[in-house]
Amino acid sequence: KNVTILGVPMDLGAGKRGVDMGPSAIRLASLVKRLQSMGKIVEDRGNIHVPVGLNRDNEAMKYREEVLTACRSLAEEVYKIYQEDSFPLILGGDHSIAMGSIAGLARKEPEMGVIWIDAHADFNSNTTSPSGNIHGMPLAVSCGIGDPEFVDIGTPGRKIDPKRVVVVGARDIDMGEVVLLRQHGVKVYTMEEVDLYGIQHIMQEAMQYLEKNCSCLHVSFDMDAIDPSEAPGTGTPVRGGLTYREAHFIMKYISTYGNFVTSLEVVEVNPILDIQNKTAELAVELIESAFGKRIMYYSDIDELD
Ligand code: DIR
Ligand code: MN
Ligand code: MN
Ligand code: MN
Repeated sequence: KNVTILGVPMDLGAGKRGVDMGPSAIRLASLVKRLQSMGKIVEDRGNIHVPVGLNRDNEAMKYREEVLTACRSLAEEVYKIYQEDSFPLILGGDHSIAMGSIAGLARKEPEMGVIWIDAHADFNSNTTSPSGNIHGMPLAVSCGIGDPEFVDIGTPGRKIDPKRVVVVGARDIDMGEVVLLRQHGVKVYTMEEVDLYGIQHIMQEAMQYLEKNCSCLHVSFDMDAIDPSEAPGTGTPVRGGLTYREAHFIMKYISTYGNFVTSLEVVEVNPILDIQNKTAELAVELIESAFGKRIMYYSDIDELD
């Protein structure tokens, strides 16, 4: 499958500014060139239009109108890429963009699953959110919980069955989120489970569960899932995250599921908070792993698939 890149330069869902430069930072880390040298056919479609944030006044959902508009256009663009039978690779931006990605994907694949790799669960509703930052809400919205206008992005109603969602790497979940996650039966592997069973066991269990219950899989990777020592360029860092190797293992393990995986988004790269674009560089490495990059493989000496 060909890969189509789409950037979403938005920071309005986050509490700190600057994550709107994420797509530039990731491109600067040679994303296209590196995927091409893996033998991939890549098209960079540029960025979608994101309105300037002028209306912060809604305290329960900051920049509500702007985020809604951006997510609606993203849903449309992602659906188009999917219709062309290409693999959408979406670059954030803050994590609120996932509402748009998932809305676009689910329009074609209503039984899709989502693996959400994140320090947070992003399962707040507009009434439970302690911050009013919309990037803490996209997974709940995609499961049909929260502001109805957001739930109805692209097509009316919820986009994914919460039973088709797995969260990996969480270590900072608000009380209201815990209630909602339990109520809706979302599978959550926190860092405590990573400590107890190891990332390999968890990924085996998670992917087996998703493959059994879903038609295809969207991978939503929040860079703050990784420990801040490796990924300092993100707005809401939380100690005790995934190691460098664990993060790569997750992506490589997902890549072994081949055509079951139909889309990927990497979000919350904030170059303003970063050290020498380290987090964007890591993001590109992880994208390579997600597309199956192996240490003992070069496309020049091995056949292309
Ligand atoms: C917190 C932080 N749960 C909130 N969420 C973040 O604001 O809702 N998500 N940082 O990525
Ligand atoms: Mn997130
Ligand atoms: Mn997060
Ligand atoms: Mn558990």
